[in-house]
Amino acid sequence: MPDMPTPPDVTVEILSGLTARQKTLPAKLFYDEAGCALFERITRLPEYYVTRAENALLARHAGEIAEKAPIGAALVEYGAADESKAVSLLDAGTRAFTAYAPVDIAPGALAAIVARMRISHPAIPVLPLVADFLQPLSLPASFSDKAAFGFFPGSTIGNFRPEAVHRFLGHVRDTLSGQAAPMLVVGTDLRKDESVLVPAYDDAEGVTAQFNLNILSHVNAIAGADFDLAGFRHRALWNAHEGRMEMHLESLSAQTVTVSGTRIAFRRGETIHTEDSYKHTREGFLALAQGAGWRSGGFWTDPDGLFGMHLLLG
Ligand code: AVJ
Repeated sequence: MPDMPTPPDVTVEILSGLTARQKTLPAKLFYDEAGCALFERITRLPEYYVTRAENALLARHAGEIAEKAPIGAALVEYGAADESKAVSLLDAGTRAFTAYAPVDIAPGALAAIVARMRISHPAIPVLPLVADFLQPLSLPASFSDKAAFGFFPGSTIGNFRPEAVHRFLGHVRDTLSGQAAPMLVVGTDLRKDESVLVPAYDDAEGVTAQFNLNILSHVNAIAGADFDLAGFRHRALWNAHEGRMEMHLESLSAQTVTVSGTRIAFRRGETIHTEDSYKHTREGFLALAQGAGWRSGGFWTDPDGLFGMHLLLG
């Protein structure tokens, strides 16, 4: 198992992002305890169709998807904040899956999954893997006799630039190449009109704004920084050229912030780019996957055609 990133590494990452010409912070820093709770609220907002669409897709197609898995496979879920989507597949394909391996960097989330699964699915062994899934990962020896069926739902892959998608899909192919040919199901939000996308990332209630600003509290806590949240405002914009939603935090005035002893100057109106959320077309995502050595084994959408799920074969 790869080492967990240690706090000094995160501080280095934060400082290198904040000293770049376009300031950035890594989107993974959204998810401290407050950030997870705010994201949970986002998933229930009227404007944020993403989670509802993916759940509608699974409600309708989980059976067909699970049927593609080899009998006896282990379900390996990347970025498993909770088990609800994996459970759709496990329940739809009970003959197929003999183990569930959630992979996440948050040990607390994994422990909670193990505890809930012990009650809801006592017959399925759960093997949590604490790992940063952006790094190469090896499955434990107890998986060597099983086929692995990878699952990466939630459009988390939407946070990755094309080069990072390429690298991630390459690692996953290596990780899941065992007895059987690797298989991976990936959920991706689909391209759609800006008039739907922008409100989904800038809701009327301001929950997404709080979620975005909360990254500054998290940085204050982990990197000894003194960001004043009232000195920044949330911006969400559609970057048509790159095919992605972007979130930024815009400095409301000229100000200086200290981060781990380093002074960082902001011009008024200057932004920190905090997130990319790519909206891949079906063909565009497939081309990326093919570039990383995968081919298509199936594609599903929700009834409104908002969200897509690709089965990739390695
Ligand atoms: C969890 C990465 C899928 O990009 O839609 C929600 C995160 N950011 N609102 C997304 C998010 C702003 C979300 N993902």
